[in-house]
Amino acid sequence: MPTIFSKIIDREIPCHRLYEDEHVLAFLDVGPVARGHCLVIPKQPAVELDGLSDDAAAALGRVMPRLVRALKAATGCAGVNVLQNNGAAAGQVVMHVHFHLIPRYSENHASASTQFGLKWQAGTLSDSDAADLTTRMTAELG
Ligand code: DGP
Repeated sequence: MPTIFSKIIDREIPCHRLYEDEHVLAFLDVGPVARGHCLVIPKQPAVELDGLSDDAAAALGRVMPRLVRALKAATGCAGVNVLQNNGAAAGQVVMHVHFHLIPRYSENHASASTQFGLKWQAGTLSDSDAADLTTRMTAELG
């Protein structure tokens, strides 16, 4: 099912294009949580990360460091969060894989920002749960 991002890729809807190649498009987020907030998307219309082909994933991975370097140089930000939501439960709104690149400045420092916060309370990893999860994950991964 086409999303707003497929329409952006197909130029049916305008955006501020930052980078484009055969597999990847980067553009400014229309609702930035910080100056320079941008989105990096595969052209493959996968909904979530686990639906991406290896080629599309590799193309994203290849260009990501370059985009982060450009973002740092262009904005002078002090840090960058890379955020990628999969599924409504994880806060995904547009159902086409996308990575948020969110610059951090002194005024939106991770520890103080009211616009974009990352806060979690670390739990503890028990030996039994670690063993169970490792067994399950390694079995899935082959
Ligand atoms: P998420 O919650 O992770 O699905 O984030 C979706 C992001 O997409 C959100 O930050 C706003 C952005 N967005 C939604 N529609 C448009 C659009 O039409 N143009 C642009 N440039 N960004 C959009």
